Amino acid sequence: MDKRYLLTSRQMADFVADGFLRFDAFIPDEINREAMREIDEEQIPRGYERQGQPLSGLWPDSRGFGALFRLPQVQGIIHSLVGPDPLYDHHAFHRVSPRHEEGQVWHADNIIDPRSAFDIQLFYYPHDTPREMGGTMFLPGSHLRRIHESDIGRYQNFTGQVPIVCKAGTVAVGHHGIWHCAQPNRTEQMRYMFKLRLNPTVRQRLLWNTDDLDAPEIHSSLFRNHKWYGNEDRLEYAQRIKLWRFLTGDEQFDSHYWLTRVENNPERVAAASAAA
Ligand SMILES: O=C(O)CCC(=O)C(=O)O
Ligand SMILES: [Fe+2]
Repeated sequence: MDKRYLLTSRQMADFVADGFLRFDAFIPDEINREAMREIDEEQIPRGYERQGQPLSGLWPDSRGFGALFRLPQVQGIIHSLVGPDPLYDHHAFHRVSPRHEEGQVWHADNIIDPRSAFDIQLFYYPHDTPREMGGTMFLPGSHLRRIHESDIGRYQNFTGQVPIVCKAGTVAVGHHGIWHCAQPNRTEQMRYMFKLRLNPTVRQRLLWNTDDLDAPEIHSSLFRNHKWYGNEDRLEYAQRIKLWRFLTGDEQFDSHYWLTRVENNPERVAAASAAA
């Protein structure tokens, strides 16, 4: 894998803090057009028999989705997060009719899942998506709150929620725990969106371009306060440090002494009392 296409440590730290990354308008128009045609012509069927199969064998002749997942830039994103040879989990097309006033409720595509290992979900927007169409609303920093699917559906809006308003050819990639919801389509155009979930087959350790592993910005990213946490932001920082340890394999990693303090549980008997 050419290093140029891999994520940087700074980007990985943003992923750990926010639960998703976005890459704006980098898929070529030709692939965007083909992808929408493939959706219209139902050429990419939802095959449950493919679940757990390697992504690499999928859609070999497709000039839309197949070509998209063979782009080195997309491969670099995937490799950085879930490594080589990820498995296909499932995909979903969303063709939302014009003037469709309903959005989805807030949810994560997940049951309560306490693993450190994580799946990723790619969200692909093949045409311009103005706010009237959505795009998918994400809640930054929600991915480490382990919930069951639409348990959070009673919420309406959160401080800091981010709609993926974007140009054609944008991809967002999320941790499987990210809270999200589709928005209404208030335009006169059909809205297209495609989602693909992938599972790792290797330990997710240092799979990205680690040249900037010691960048000081990593600490500020890990301590990014998403305002909807209220007073619970410290709990999130601790969770993120644990995830960074998992990703780097550095079990001593800490930021601002946060976990070191909590893990300090001395067993050594003080010399004075031992003598007594
Ligand atoms: O259509 C969207 O923007 C989101 C759809 C969704 O939640 C999903 O595919 O998991
Ligand atoms: Fe979803």
